[in-house]
Amino acid sequence: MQRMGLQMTKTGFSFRGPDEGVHALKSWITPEEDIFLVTHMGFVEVDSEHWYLDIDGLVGNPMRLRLTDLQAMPQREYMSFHECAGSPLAPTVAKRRIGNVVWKGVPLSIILERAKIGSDASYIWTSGLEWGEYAGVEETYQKDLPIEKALAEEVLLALEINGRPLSPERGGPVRLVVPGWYGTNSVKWVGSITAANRRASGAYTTRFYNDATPSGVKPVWSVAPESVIVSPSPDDPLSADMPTKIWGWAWGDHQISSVEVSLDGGNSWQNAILEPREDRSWQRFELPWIPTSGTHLLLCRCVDDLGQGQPRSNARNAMHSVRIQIGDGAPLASQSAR
Ligand SMILES: Nc1nc2c(c(=O)[nH]1)N[C@H]1C(S)=C(S)[C@@H](COP(=O)(O)O)O[C@H]1N2
Ligand SMILES: [Mo]
Repeated sequence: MQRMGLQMTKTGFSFRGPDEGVHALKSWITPEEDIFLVTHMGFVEVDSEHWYLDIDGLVGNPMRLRLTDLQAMPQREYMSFHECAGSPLAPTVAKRRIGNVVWKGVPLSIILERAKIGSDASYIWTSGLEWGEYAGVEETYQKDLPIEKALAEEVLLALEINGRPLSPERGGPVRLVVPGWYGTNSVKWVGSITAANRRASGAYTTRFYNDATPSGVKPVWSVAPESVIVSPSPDDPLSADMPTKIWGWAWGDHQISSVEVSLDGGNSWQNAILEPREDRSWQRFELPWIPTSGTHLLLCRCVDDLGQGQPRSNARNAMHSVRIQIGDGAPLASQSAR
């Protein structure tokens, strides 16, 4: 399975993200260095001349595309939040690995059309080029999408992020991006696309990223509504009676229709001002605040167009909170010693 011109660097699971967590995410478009990085089995480096993508399975016209073929095809840009679902070994822990970026690439639908996808195809499987071990399983990184999502206009074989070619760590030269769905579905270093009539049977679509719910197993696909307080952070020098604002981001596969903020640990809630989204971007919310001295537990929660909200705890989209301590007059020096 090893390909020419391909090597793995830094094998094993790896995560990188900003030290200050969500409080670092102050800009509308997240700069590349502040976007989290995740890989299960290691990073891949593959040189452009040797890179290719095979399209096979239930298609009338199986194809092998080189990088130059993809570069010559029609491309589009799409703005989207990008969120990791968190550890598949702890699916109810909120990790808040999030950013907002502009992807550019070839719509997957164009490639599936050229490959003459069969009417019997109901799932599209995609695999990364790497191999290795994660949580005791040795496998390639294979994911699947139901055909309706695979054909949606926003699903791209991306060549660029924020106007720059994808770096090897980001999944370059080409990765799948599935806007609106959790990051796990956006296969990096994509090497093959297979049309099939059933879900993929590998570990990453069965054992991992498949939530157990009372009504059966639910794949980790569409992103549930979520919101975070970017500012203030516990370290901000706030003073009693000095007007400030509480602001942050809200996002989900479906547009967010309202955000509420609590200043008292969830006893009472106030409506924040909320901006609309572009494509599947995150949405800014804001609430003016004149803090009083003492300790304040700030929380936010949102609701989407379908009326779905956020649980208080025990979910990957559980409500975010920030504890703020404000002294009389001057900010407390002990604030950073949490
Ligand atoms: N080939 C491959 N693709 C992958 C992964 C992986 O381990 N291998 N991890 C997935 C997960 S869980 C996430 S959250 C995103 C992370 O993308 P990023 O590192 O560009 O932020 O890539 C996804 N695509
Ligand atoms: Mo992830």
